[in-house]
Amino acid sequence: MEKTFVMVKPDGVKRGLIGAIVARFENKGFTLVKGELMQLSREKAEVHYGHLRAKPFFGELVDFITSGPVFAMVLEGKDAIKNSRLLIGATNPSEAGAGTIRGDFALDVEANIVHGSDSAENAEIEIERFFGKG
Ligand code: RTP
Repeated sequence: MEKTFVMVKPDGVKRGLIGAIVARFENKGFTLVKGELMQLSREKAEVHYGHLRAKPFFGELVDFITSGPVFAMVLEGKDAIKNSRLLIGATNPSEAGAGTIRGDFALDVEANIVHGSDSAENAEIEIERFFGKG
């Protein structure tokens, strides 16, 4: 069994979609191992999106992700990273298929409702970033 890090972004929390999103993962077969509503600091957000620092939308992205609480989760399941990314759908909701979370719940490339780790290495780093060691 593999673990991954997923978070409902501030747009999903504000729209009252935490339960619906957690249900999508549980329906697929994932187990919710940890879950916590938290407010990201700008510092943590800038580290989390460090790979996008050079992008023109970086400042706006940090403003967005710190605009309200996120619901951070650790999910466990078979091939959790690959399967959670499939369930989440393409980064741009306009390109995400029906049946995926972004395809069904979002319209905007930035406010795309959910984040999921994209590799085993990043999952480990992100779980520690949001929940600490151990
Ligand atoms: P995430 O990290 O949130 O799961 O998203 P991802 O891997 O699918 O996409 P990534 O390229 O890492 O982008 C991270 C987040 O940045 C926002 N974004 N905005 N304005 C834009 O063109 C743009 N492009 C990306 C999205 O919120 C994306 O999820």
